Amino acid sequence: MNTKEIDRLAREWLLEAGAIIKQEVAECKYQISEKTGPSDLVTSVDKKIEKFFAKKIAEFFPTHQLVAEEDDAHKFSTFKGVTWILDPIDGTLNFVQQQANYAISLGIFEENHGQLAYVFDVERGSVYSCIVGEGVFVDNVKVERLRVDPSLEESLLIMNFGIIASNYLNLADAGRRARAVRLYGVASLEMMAVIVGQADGYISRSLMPWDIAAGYIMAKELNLEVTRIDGSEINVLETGSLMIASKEVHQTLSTDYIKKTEIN
Ligand code: 2AM
Ligand code: CA
Repeated sequence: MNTKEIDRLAREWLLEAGAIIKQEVAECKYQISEKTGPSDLVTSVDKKIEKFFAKKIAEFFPTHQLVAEEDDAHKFSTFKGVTWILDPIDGTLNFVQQQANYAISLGIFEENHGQLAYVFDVERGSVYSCIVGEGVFVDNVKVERLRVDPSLEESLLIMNFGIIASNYLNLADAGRRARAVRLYGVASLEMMAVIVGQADGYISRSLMPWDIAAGYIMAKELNLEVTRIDGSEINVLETGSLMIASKEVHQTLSTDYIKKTEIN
């Protein structure tokens, strides 16, 4: 696999896609529709961006497969050769309601090995990127995490609302023990907060391959813990929970909350 060439083109296409999104926002003519319910939305922009990448990948890398959210033709359940896993807009609800706090998320795998990852925060203009083996970068500056391995008491956690509201596995109690809890509503950027050390752990349920692919690759690159909530290994192509955290926070959440709840 020609990593440098893929990196060059992926960056070029991300910036182009970001410009298309901004243009759509400026013109304000895009359509919004519900998928499974009023909090699960898709817009014509999501579809346009997915088509844009599908066309580029088919033209430049005809043997590569694309796994993406908005078109059933782009859903594969096994890794084969090179696989691009794309969320054309992660945080669609934020895109619609806030026109901020959304991102394009892209992870590229060779067989089941993550090789390249990108999260583009379009409104802030920030590109998080990783070529495996070379580290993680934000706008081409290498990431040195803000806090390296804090205790839960010193940490900032991000959890989705369902977990907090139901105190799922007593994780809301863990949130009280932490310094604070935040909630952004966009899985890829919530993972990026942990990647750069603005947060120390992120826990969510029912995430799709395209929500987590890029963050998963970067977390592995930085030796962060990235597992399902029960501590098991993640197969990125399967839907499920996610717990990404620095080592001590992951351990404490697991032993003091999640495992205790399962036993009791
Ligand atoms: P999406 O915007 O691409 O749908 C919201 O908390 C986060 O969870 C977003 O990253 C959102 O991605 C993701 N998510 C995954 N499945 C979802 C669903 N069925 N409904 C709403 N958000 C979902
Ligand atoms: Ca999406």
